[in-house]
Amino acid sequence: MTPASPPKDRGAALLSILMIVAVMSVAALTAVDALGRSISLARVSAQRSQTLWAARSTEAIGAVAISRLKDLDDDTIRQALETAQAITLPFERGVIQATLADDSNCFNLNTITGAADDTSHIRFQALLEAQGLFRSDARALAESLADWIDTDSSPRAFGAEDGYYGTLETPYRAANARLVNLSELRAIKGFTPEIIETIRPLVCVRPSTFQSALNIETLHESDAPLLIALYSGELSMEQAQSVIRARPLSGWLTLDTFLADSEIQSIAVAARNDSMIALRPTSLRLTARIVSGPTQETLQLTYAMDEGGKASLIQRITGDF
Ligand SMILES: [Ca+2]
Repeated sequence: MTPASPPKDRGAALLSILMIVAVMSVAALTAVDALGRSISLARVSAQRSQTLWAARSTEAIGAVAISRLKDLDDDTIRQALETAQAITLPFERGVIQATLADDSNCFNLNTITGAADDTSHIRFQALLEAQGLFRSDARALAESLADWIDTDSSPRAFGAEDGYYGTLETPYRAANARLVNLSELRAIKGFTPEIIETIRPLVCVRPSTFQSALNIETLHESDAPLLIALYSGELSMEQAQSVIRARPLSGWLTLDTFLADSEIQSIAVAARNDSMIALRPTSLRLTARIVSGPTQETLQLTYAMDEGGKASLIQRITGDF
């Protein structure tokens, strides 16, 4: 028979058990806490995943919706795009709010390549002049942008390359590559915040040299500099605004009607670029806000439209834009 433990030993054993229970309780609490965090992370991860899948779905829905536009008449398309109402698409645990807009009427700054045969920077200079800049300033800006994008490091007469940027208080080098976004302009000589804000409504930055043809059915008077740029400065501001105002209530209906306008007829044939005008959107922008629980994603998709109305996704921007 085992002799009973003295009271002192029993007290020590009880204390040990209490210590073990206390340690186990702390461990259990820590485990529960970690489990809670894991569940919380998993929930956020699931919501994030839902948002990403919803973004992918938005791309697919956008492509289908845009491809169906070709079956609509011009008036219906114009009205649909001008009202630009947001469409709400619910999905499990979230909602997508999408808006479709005509994105044809903007000057893609990445059409400026700086190559020997590039005339795009001349058009950009015309756009800047039409926005009220002095010719010398407009030329300096256009040439600085061409230098920033072209691959060489030889500055143009009014441009800027590493030789200029290297002497700044915080020196840096020219990108010698296409622009990534509009805010990159701030790094380029002469592009003050005021100038960037002035041109912002008229320009865009595409990942390629794709330039959408101007949709003359949706041009507003404030878009006159785009028409001036298209015709290499051969139109004055008044002439360009007059052409835009001359649009019949029912629309131009045919390109020939537009080209027969006396102001357009006055432009030298060599300065004409008639293939870059259209009666329908040649580029569309789908903006979507996707909300799933506390997560939110903004998405901007740009589609190029070919003459047959087929849409191709040319740009995808997420987050702030
Ligand atoms: Ca360069």
